[in-house]
Amino acid sequence: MAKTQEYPVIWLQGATCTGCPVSVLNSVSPTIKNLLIDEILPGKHVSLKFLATVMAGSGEQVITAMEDTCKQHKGGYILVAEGAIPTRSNGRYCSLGERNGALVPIADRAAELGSDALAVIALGTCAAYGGIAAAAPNASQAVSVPELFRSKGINTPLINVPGCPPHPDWFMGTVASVLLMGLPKSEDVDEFGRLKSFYGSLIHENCQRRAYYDEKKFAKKLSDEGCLYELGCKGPLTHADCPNRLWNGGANWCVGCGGMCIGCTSPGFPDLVSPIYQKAPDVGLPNIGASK
Ligand code: FSX
Ligand code: SF4
Ligand code: SF4
Repeated sequence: MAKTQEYPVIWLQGATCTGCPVSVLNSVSPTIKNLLIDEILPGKHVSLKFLATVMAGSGEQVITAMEDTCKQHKGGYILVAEGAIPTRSNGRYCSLGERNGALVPIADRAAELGSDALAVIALGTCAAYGGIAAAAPNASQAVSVPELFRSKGINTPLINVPGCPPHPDWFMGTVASVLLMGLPKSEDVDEFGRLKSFYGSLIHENCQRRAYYDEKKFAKKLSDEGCLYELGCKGPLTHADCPNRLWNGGANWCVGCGGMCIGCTSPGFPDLVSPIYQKAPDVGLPNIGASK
């Protein structure tokens, strides 16, 4: 039988609410057990070496295991970077472990681990674009992972998987596609570094309330029938496949359960989509703004 190929993964957590791993751990198909214990694809196994949210170990031992993975698999491990990277005061507001008795800023960890990785997945809107952690007034001067890499001249291939949190399929699908077909080609990725297969369409294009929008039947409060645009829905500005994919194992999604799309996959979330419960400015798409 062919030998299983192991892909070591280091999952680094910067300034984050930890919603991203909670979302991924709730993956329905494949399950997180399939990902971590079984072969995610025939002959390919993801070997998660470090993720503070789920690992049993702690302290110096796990930091050493992480550093050893980086050394032993230089150029061959995948770095999952979650959360934004605080840079104020030399990054002292977010750190991981110690070196020579001093805290190691997450900015230094991300730069070191990012330089030697095969590929980096910036998971969640905070990692991909700064997100909530970098929202105004951004007291810790948090930056996204791609911004940190640009400032340090790190050119490791990076794929953004935004969402606050991201859908588990967007993460699992990205990992599986990298293992199956290698790094995405430029035509597979949009201008914001996201795979078009997940982020290629507007929420508004596929929303089940779209007919209401076209008929100008707008909800006046969240429990009303009708399109939620006047209440602040950011579906016309937001790219993701939530209306088709659905969340929680196909149970429902934001608009489907009477909430609205708050634009969580967008670069600039949350500042650019705020105030959340306020009608978005007219954006000049066909039919958008016609209700005035
Ligand atoms: Fe950010 Fe993810 Fe939102 Fe939270 O890790 S994308 S705040 S869901 O947890 O980083
Ligand atoms: Fe759906 Fe929002 Fe578009 Fe209305 S504005 S059709 S609720 S995505
Ligand atoms: Fe995020 Fe909008 Fe999808 Fe909800 S519908 S998960 S807010 S992109």
